[in-house]
Amino acid sequence: MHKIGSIPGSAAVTALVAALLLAPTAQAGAGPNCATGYHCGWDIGFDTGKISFFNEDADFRDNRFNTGVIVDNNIKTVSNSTSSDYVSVWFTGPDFTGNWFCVNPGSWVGSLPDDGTPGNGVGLANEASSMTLFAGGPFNFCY
Ligand SMILES: [Ca+2]
Ligand SMILES: [Ca+2]
Repeated sequence: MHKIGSIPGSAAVTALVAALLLAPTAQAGAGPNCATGYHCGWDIGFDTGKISFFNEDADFRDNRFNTGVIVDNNIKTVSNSTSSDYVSVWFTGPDFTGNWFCVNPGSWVGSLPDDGTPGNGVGLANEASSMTLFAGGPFNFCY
């Protein structure tokens, strides 16, 4: 590795920017307990009530976990196993409205903020009502 300081002036900055732009950023990831290509959510932990999404879903009120329980306002754990660079973005309202959080490729979260009341729009656990995908991850502001 050469030191950036050894390259005179703006050429160093230009070289650094070029290197960053060329560096591969797409990170397909295997999130825990979620099949490749899918974005998964659970009712409790990784053990109870699982649902897997391959694409976005605008309204969880007609989705059920494998236990039969309605998914809307009931997700506490999520895992992202995208086969590409898609970040999963989970919204507290249907049609991608309200507050949101995002999960990077290969990442997961099981400790979302929770005020203890599902579906009241406060906190993020037991609030998700829709989910979409955003390419170009990972992002440093996502789980
Ligand atoms: Ca909600
Ligand atoms: Ca709540």
